[in-house]
Amino acid sequence: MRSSAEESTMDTRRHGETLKFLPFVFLRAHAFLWLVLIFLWAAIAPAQTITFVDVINGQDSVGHTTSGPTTPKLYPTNHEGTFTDVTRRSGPGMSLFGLGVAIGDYDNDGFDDIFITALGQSHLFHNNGNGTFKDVTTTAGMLGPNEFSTSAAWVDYDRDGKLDLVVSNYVQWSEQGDLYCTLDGAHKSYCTPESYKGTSARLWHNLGNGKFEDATQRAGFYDPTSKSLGVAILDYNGDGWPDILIANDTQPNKLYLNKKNGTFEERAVSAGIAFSEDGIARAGMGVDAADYDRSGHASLIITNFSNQMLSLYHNEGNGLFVDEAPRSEVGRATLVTLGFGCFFFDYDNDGWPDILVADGHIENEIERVQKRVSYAEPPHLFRNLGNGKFQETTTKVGAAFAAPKVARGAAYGDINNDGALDILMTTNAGPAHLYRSEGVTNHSLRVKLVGTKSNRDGIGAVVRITAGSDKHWQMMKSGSSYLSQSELVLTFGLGSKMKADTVEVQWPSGQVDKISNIATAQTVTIEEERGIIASRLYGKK
Ligand SMILES: [Ca+2]
Ligand SMILES: [Ca+2]
Ligand SMILES: [Ca+2]
Ligand SMILES: [Ca+2]
Repeated sequence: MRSSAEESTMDTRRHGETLKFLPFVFLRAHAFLWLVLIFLWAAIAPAQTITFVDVINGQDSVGHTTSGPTTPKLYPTNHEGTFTDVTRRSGPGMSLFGLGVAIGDYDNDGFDDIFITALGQSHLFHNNGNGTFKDVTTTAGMLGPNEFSTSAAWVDYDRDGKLDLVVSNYVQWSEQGDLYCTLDGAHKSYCTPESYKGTSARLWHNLGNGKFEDATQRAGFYDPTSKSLGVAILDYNGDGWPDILIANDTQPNKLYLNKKNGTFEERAVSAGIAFSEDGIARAGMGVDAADYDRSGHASLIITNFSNQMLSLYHNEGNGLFVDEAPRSEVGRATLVTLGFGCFFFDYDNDGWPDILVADGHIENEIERVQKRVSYAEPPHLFRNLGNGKFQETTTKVGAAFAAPKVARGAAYGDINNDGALDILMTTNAGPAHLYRSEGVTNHSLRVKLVGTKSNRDGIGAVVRITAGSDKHWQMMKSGSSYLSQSELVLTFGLGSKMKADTVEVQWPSGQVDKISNIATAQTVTIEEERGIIASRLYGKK
């Protein structure tokens, strides 16, 4: 993959704008306390195979000067990686302190809906199916919480075919209750989250008919000590029921085991992911899960503060995770950087999930007090070597990609239908950066799901692929990374293989569909109980 070092030479007449610094996606990210950002990427209309959506707002409030609520933005893709701001005619152009986003078709009408987290009241937008959205927060029963909501994820935790919603919440903070902290005795800086009280993450149970109920207490999900920034859905014990990981900032991370009866049991300490190896509750930010070593179990990454390194929790398959970072290049490379967005994705399509980490410190003058640490930092790209080890390849994929940034959110998707995953990163008080992957020669197969008994997006479905002796699997999921949503399409890198021998979909309903002999270089849409209902060859607009 080469990156935007080459992007400045793109034909900007054809693309409308150069991708180099995406001036058309210029955003000012929001910097309350420690965090920042906003944005997402997903399919909002089934007619468009992949649609890019960017939700943006806020202003830098480091000094808490004149910042005020601003407006989310929607940028659906046109063709070949160009975008149009349709916010005004689409609907969600309201004023709010928005932070994160989760995409899911909560009413199973075939059109993906948008949940935007905010400081204050978060909002649910129903997709009207005609390119417009309606704010249905009140009728959905979601009006009320006045929280500092961060990442969110759709998950059908009771497997009734209706998507439920997890919302992580940060600390109890308001502009009036803001505390004065300083690093150097002269300038205001962010206070650590230890200065503020925590807030429980919230679980919304989907009742159908467009309504939700707050199931936080009943489900055993209530925990007011949490200061959560990231949420990932994974089935860590492989029982077919989705479990929930909450990444907490300076509080122990939480791992909610699904008890299959509408309740959860918190297991992070016994699973070994609550603390670092030396017993510290680190500054958990972003999180993702994937089976990076083909062990059959989903392992975890969690981004942390500078001098804490990334967590790379390998799933041992017996209910325990072991942090491999301290003994690996992943740990050494991430020691001094401050990570936010992160995800597993196979950027070179060799069949082994790689890791992206978006970095950037929270204090713009950090260099003055910590010489080794800087405000703008390069992201990290780690290539999976296939033997359980990773190698940093950040500087090999493009100078612009490797340039220091104050990055926050990160997501992936294939913006130009070539079967190689592209990357979007948002930055604090700066432009979003879009990196188009070029030069990947390995083959891939992309899978989109349409649930019928299961939720329409197939969120929670596990897709297993065999190609020769290789076996791959991924779970369709919402959430992960930091305040971001990646596309709801699974990309399987198959290396030199020209076809998948079998593709098996295990739906949340229990239905299993199996298909044989599927060629690579296409996106197939698989409907529950019917099999492939559509396919789109790579390269087609
Ligand atoms: Ca919908
Ligand atoms: Ca449900
Ligand atoms: Ca489970
Ligand atoms: Ca790879």
